[in-house]
Amino acid sequence: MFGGYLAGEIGNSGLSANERDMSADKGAALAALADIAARAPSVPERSPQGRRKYRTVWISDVHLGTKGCNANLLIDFLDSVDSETMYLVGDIIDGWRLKKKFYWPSEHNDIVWRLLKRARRGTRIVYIPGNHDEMFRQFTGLNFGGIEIRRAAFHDTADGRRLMVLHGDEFDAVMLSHRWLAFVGDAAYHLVMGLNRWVNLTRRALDLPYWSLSKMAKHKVKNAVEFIGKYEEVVARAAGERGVDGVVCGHIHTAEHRMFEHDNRHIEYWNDGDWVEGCNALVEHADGRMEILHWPDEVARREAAHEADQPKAPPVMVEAA
Ligand SMILES: [Mn+2]
Repeated sequence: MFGGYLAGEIGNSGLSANERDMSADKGAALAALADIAARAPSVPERSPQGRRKYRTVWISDVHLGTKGCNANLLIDFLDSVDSETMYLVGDIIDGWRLKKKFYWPSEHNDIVWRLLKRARRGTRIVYIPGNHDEMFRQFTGLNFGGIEIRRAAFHDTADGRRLMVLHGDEFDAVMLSHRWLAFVGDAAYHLVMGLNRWVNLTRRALDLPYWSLSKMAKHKVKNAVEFIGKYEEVVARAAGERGVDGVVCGHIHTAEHRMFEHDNRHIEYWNDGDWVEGCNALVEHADGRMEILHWPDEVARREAAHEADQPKAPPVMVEAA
């Protein structure tokens, strides 16, 4: 079982990813995936017929391996929607939490099973590990059962926009220091981006959990709205500096679409939300139009439509006056 593989794998975390034998890790991970693919899921898959078809789907912050993950809603989403390309934008599996407390119900296997099945049916799946599943970053460039692992990606929309796709924890250190950053500019920005890595490597060596931006935003920063707004600005600015038209990220568990300006160009910021609270997905239609779906609303709409389709009691005949 995949969670077991992870708990074991993360168990030897005294060593850095580089020090461990990557090919042995890859073999163990592939064996765990093959095991999941070979079993029937505990929640049977609905027929792929009649699924909504999108050009692209982005989801992130699923946090498999935690009680917070809304696995059944995600199973419903995966059984209702298909796409040519699917991006898994990080924090799909919560390795940090699995290491502390093992939690892996059968529905979490079912989700991995569905992703593997989807890749086999021909969906291009790109997995960009986040900070909670950073143990997969060591496999960047490899292909797992048809799922490509990347550190970041560029996505070209049907109408010709180029979007940078990344998880978004890359900006945590910038956010930590955003109060003084406003006064010192670019050099400090790049320095801090480099520091972030060392901060989290040190925290890991001390067995501290990864510093969580979303938790900080929710619990420690008085003005969370301002904090999230600033994060969106920082990410959009990085996209502007890369010369792309926009960015898709996750990480802060807040689905959003905003437009920014950078060097007199429009930069679009998209966040695909999470499957812990919001249960959101970002989708691209065939013409390049993009939309954030809030899946609980979609389920409610479907159920209301289903009710309307049910045969009603025959109308009472009223005699003509
Ligand atoms: Mn994250």
